Amino acid sequence: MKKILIANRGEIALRVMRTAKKMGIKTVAVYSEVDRHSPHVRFADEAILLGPAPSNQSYLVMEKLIAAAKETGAEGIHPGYGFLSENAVFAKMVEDSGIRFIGPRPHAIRVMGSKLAAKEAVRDYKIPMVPGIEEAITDVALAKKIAQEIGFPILIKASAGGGGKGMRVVENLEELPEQMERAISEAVSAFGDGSVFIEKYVTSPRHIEIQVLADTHGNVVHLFERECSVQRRHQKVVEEAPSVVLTPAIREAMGEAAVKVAKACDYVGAGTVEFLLDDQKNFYFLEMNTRLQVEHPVTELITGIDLVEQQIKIARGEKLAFKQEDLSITGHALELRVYAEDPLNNFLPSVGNLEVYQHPVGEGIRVDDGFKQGMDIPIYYDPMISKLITYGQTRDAAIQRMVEAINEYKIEGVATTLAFGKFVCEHEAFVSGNFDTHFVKNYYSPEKLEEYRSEEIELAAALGLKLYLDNKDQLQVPDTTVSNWRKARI
Ligand code: MV4
Repeated sequence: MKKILIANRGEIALRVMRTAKKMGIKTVAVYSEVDRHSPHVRFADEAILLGPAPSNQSYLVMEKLIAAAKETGAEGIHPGYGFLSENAVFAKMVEDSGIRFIGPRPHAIRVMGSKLAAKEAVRDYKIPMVPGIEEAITDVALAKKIAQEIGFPILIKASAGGGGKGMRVVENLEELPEQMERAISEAVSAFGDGSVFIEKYVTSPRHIEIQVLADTHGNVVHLFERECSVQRRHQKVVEEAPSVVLTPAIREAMGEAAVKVAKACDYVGAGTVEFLLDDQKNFYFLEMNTRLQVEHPVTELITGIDLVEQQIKIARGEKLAFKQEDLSITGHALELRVYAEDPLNNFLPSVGNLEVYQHPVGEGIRVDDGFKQGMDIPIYYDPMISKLITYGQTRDAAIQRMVEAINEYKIEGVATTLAFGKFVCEHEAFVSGNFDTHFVKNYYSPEKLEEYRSEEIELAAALGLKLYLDNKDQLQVPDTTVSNWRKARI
């Protein structure tokens, strides 16, 4: 592959192009009318206009993307994340056009896109799963019977759902009929597929996912875990690797389970197997994400492996150059997603002009972004401005670096989640590692953030005063009342 097209925008398009350039591969950007002057367009060797800003007229139009690849002679298409990255129809269309899809085969995308199909695919592999059923259910009487066997609370999930969409917690038998009816009608309208199933509700889980890499020769390895428990309404806030709670034994068991999940669907490329970890440290397979994830950099930092480079090599048909025993974890990495949203106003998107934009630089700091100072943040896409990633020998060092990096990040013109990120990183529950997926709900409110910020200001003022008092004897205050000329005369 001498040239690839990146079917995406923003930070991830740039991220993929950087590795392509490093590998001597030419890059083709695609863009919508509002993204004409975006860094991903400037960075690429060539760029093709797709159409108007709305995604369904630009980044989601399969025919236009394939035509752009043909026109430029691109031999591969990297889908990034979001948009068409987990669309089996697109992966198939790319393959059928004689272009390499830099990702898994359509079969794996299709199987993992359906939770029930995924459960069925892994059935013979002894993967731990939450107690529940493996078929779609419509009969309320049967649902009641199953719920009583499993025990309340239960969770009704849409098979076609993902990222928390189409889930309903049911606390008791009385609520069940109504909740089930709602879950089904929601699933029909949101996904065009009313299949729902029942699981035991794990009340305070941690979200732990395992990165896998699989080549086309049957080799599969895992690159350890990322913990993504700090999230707000299924939008991840802080991700880290490794997780504070995993013991080497649990890590190994989860890694082995993830490799089996990948094998169960003939996976090829980079993928992520999602698990829940309960308070007894039992883990359960939830679903597999068949794309490069937003939070992949933390894995790159602790393993030293460029995941995009691996994706491209795998797509070229190369064998993995390392075995499981060659891989190890060094240090600790954190990622904070910086959004153009107002944490003091219910995280309302705050689009506008990036009047001031200066990101931190330094050892142990990586910023993956797709904007420059002076640019507008368009309303049409995800409001993520950047990913601030820090690395240290220990978790405490990585947290310390994160807090310092947030302090050095200068963004004006739009509200951002930077202060919220700092609140999280300095919170006792986060620092101690004693948290679960309810972190934000349990500990965050706009009032708490205001209180935290005013405490910070007071602390800074007190520190300034102390420095002054401690050093005032040595401080030389120039005497401005008498000029040196006058003194010289005296
Ligand atoms: C669960 C669960 C509790 N019990 N399944 C949410 C996203 C989707 N991938 C699965 N999710 C959950 N499934 C059972 N049986 C709790 C969640 C969940 C969650 C999972 C990971 C990270 C954040 C979450 C927030 C709320 C609920």
